[in-house]
Amino acid sequence: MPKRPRRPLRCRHCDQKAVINMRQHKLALCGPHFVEWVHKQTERSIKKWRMFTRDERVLVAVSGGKDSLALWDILLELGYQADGLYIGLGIDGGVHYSDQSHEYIRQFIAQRGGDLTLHVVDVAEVYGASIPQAAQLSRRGRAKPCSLCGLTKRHIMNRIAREHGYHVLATGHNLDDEVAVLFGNTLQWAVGYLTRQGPLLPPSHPGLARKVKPLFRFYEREMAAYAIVRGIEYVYDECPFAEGATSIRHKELLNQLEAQSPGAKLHFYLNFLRAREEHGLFQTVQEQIELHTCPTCGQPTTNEGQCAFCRTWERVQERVGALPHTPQGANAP
Ligand code: Q46
Ligand code: ZN
Ligand code: ZN
Repeated sequence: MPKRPRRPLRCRHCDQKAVINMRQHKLALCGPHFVEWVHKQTERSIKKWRMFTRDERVLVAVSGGKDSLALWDILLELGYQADGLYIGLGIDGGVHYSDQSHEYIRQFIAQRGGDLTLHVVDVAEVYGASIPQAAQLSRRGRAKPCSLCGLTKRHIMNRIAREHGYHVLATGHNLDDEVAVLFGNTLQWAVGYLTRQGPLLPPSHPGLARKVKPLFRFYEREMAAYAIVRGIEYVYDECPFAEGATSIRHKELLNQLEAQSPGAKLHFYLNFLRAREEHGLFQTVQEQIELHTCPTCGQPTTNEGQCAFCRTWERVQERVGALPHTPQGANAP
């Protein structure tokens, strides 16, 4: 007997054709109801974790990818005071990655009438070398530039938040990102990291903004769907240096698990948070971490003396004359 064609999935609220089916929530929604659902869920996370209020100023780190642009969009739609920060890393990798990313952010701002504040920090302009160049010049050059990149982004985010008086620094990490990191840290039993991972990180030092991840409950595909429904264009290419990263392998494994048991990722993450908050897991470790102040930049550091950012970039700047004359950003992984 010929198979009867499957009836398209319908929205739970209005019976229109659904644009997304979220198996872990047993919930299919049409475009407008999905947008409404995302807004409500985000508001709930912000309130539950006491991330920020409408009186506080939020700095959103935007990379040009779907998550960070979706986050900026959601916060603006919810009426929060959200400005953007774009850090130009000078990564080309054959796809003009950084230039493309900046362009999507400009487009996003233009679509919203142009009346948004975006802070732009071009690493090469401010510190004398792009991220790939700096990685080459510092001793980290043998490895991928990711550790230097992460260090530099964290430093710049803290600095801009402090200089411009933002209370909060928001990043677009989604559930897939968070779970991949949690999985990696658990495989290593990296208790120091497990202590600090979460949707809210209170300031570890005077003058630092609190760090929040309002999208931590959303799966990556939900954020992609949100961007599409809202007409947000974003950079599809991953950073060329992300290829082969351990976190990507972990994501693949976790996707297999999720396909077999929908909701596995969400429960893994939420139960970890619960074990820490309600049962005091890792609490003793938390109390043992002692921070010092970097004498050069004033940011916190786990060692006495200069922080890793200042040490690394001093070394880079001493050697910057040795750079071959290549066009800005012409680098490949
Ligand atoms: S750390 Fe590494 Fe990312 Fe920097 S170099 Fe690219 S992949 S952007 S999140
Ligand atoms: Zn609907
Ligand atoms: Zn420093």
